[in-house]
Amino acid sequence: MQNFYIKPMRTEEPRPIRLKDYRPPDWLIETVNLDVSLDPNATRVRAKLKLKPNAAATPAPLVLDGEELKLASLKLDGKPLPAENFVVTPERLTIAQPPNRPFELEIETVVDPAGNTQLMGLYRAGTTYCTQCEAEGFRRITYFLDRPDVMAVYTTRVEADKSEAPVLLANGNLVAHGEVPGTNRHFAVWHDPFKKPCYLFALVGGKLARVADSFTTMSGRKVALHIYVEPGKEDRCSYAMDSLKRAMRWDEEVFGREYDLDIFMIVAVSAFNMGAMENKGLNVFNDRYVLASPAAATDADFAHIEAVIAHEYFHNWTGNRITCRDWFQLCLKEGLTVFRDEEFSADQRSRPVERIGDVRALRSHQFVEDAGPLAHPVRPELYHEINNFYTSTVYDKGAEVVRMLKVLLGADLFRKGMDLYFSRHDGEAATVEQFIQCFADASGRDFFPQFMRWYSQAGTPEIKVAPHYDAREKTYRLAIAQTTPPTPNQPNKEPMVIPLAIGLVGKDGADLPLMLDGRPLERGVVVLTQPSRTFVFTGIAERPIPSLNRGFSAPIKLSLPIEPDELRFLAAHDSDPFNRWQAVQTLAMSLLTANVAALRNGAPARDDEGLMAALGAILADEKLEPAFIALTLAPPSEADIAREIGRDIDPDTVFAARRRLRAAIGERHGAALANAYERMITGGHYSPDAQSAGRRALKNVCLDLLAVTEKSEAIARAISQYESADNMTDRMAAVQTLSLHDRPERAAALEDFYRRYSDDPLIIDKWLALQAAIPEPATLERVRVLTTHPAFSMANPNRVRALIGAFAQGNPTQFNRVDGAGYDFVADFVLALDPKNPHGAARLMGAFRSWRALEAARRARAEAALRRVAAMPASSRDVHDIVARTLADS
Ligand code: 0A1
Ligand code: ZN
Repeated sequence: MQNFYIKPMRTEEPRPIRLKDYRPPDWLIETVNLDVSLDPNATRVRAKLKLKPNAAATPAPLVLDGEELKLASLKLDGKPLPAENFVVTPERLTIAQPPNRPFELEIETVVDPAGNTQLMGLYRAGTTYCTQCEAEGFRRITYFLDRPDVMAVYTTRVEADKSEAPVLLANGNLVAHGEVPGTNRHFAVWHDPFKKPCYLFALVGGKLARVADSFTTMSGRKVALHIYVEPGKEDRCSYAMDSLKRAMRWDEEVFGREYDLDIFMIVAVSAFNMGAMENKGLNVFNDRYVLASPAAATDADFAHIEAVIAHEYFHNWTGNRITCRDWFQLCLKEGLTVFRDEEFSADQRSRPVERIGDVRALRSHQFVEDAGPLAHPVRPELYHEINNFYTSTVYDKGAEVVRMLKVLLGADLFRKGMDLYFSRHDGEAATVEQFIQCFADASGRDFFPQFMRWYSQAGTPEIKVAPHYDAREKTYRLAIAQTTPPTPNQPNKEPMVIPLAIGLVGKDGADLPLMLDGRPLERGVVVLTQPSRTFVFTGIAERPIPSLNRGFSAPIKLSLPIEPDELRFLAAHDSDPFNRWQAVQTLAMSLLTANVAALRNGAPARDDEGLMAALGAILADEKLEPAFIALTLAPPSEADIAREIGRDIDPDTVFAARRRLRAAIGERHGAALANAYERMITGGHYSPDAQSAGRRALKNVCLDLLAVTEKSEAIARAISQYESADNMTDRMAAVQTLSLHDRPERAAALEDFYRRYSDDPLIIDKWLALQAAIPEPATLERVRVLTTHPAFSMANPNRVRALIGAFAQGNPTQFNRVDGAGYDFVADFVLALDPKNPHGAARLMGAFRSWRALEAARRARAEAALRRVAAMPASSRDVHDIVARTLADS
């Protein structure tokens, strides 16, 4: 079958969906029997639905969602439904007067997986049939009540040609399989006994190899673990399998959560819009988050695989057993599950190093989002296109909000609240209020309404602290005030609950005992609830140095008058490793912002010997973890610096100031860096464990800082590391360092890299991204040429992310070229991609989100590109929504 459906032009502004308009469904679906007969262009889907009126509502018309669907037949209680009794379009199936009782509807549709370039619904990734139904993809398979509060028990029969799809999978447990007599086809029947919303439905069919293992749960049940990959890639699954088993054990130990089916399956596919998907019992993964070997994956890849495998597995309880009532509650599953995967990684690796990494990511994605036109609350109140709300705010700030619950309550009460949530809402579609109510009930504390503002108010709270020490009274006062800046549609903000973990550090580096209101301060946390308040600590015998927001206990911007030598003291002595790192970042940031201003005014940049001394001390501190030292040696990113400056940004001077600091570190600490480089070389076999990875991280930061000086021995060291590397982390780090130096050796290394890895798409993604991120004017043309390279394909989201995503989101100087050519290139690419994959196109368009913070010339060019995309009448709802919000005056 051809896909004759042509998308209508967007003629009017679509109506937004609002949280306040939520109504329970008029109809419920109790069971779904699916019979899917796979065929590349004409897959036949028979769906038998047992419907019943929802007791809570009066009988009403039945309106089922569809998208690009073609109805083949329709029966009600086994009899064909006369044409006059229903209305069908590709987008909707309406039965105006259904019987006012339970009944069975049998819907037959025909879909075209091979023609499905959106990768939503049933599609083909290479030759593998697979599905993606979150958020609203199930309606592209059959007409349905496609909303998460309609939960049903699914039985799925999948049939296919035996040679085309020897493996047939769906959610739940396998209950039957066999041949279809007289044909070359076979079938499998899967039953999932747990009620679920349709966004968790999945099926897979293809020629796939299986890696099998098992896990015995805490109650002694043996669960089969299967990972399916393209044949030939079986030897790259062991880290994913090991991560899965560790995640299963951790969830039992830390949250008391046991797996519930007899089998847990992961399928790695080559074309996937996002990272992975938590379909019940059948997770579908972007193959980059499954496949790893020392020769093909970096330490960062291994860490991501561990985190994503855990994230999807943890969804089995936070998302699947308890799902979301509606899509506004997305953070209920995502924020909570990110919190859980972050805690898992912290327990598996180094807690401080993981925390610093998470906060760096939060600041460079979520804080940027929160400061621009796409800012939205963790729980939005309105959307045009839900696909555009899989954001850092929902995921990462959502996780921070859960973390604050734990900071406020302490570990035991937090666990009690989680236990209550699991027991009270198992099998339900819940809301954020219901989640928070569990913590209120478990602790007897009040979270309503003020804590809920973390869900309803967008923007990053700004906390100003004025400290005062009174030597005579031996008191230390912290006057703390909060404000939250206006964000789109939210001009005025109410005060938030801000839990600040704090320490007052004495001369010997030890924390002073904290007495507040005559009592020891519980868990070292002060809680600000008013717009401002002064906290008075008594019995403070000496002037301390304040260490505030330890461990980043609240996702805020902190401003505190503090002297550079006090920051250096904290960098050397703070008992909170996060704030040791933060102290160095703060020192570096103040130098960088001052130098950006100087360079823009044509004035000379300055150096900071104090910062250099602090870095030297960290580098020499043998008690510190190498991974921590590596993080501390890396100056704030260009995005961080731009965010700190906030307005009138010239990305070229930001780059220049940062490069200058890196070179200064390389010059000043050349000997120590070279020494650390040698010390960090690990002999023996590669292991992806956190400690070895930390040693490599430090070694490679040293390599890079030495090379910025352009000294020939430093470049030679990078070349030699490139050539002799026995693992991808070291090879990649070396070629990355070389890529920043326009020398003949760079071209040679890039060519060699391509030759070595040309048949491995996931490694070629690294090669594409590396070239797209080179901060020099020739990059745009190089990227343009690479779009025609045989290794590139617009149909594959990983290739698009690697090349275009790295250019738009990872190359601030070249995307923001002053001639506007970077903006035009990305806008043109988005327009070309949009008809095929609106989801991917909208994500790329997010690169424009900080355009208003640019200096005037770039701002005008960016706006012109945005207006050009906005003027396209045929653009998708996804792209239109992003562009309209990006341009809106808030
Ligand atoms: N729930 C997934 C994320 C996800 C969302 C939408 C998708 O559709 C393309 C795919 C995946 C997660 O949090 O991992
Ligand atoms: Zn998730």
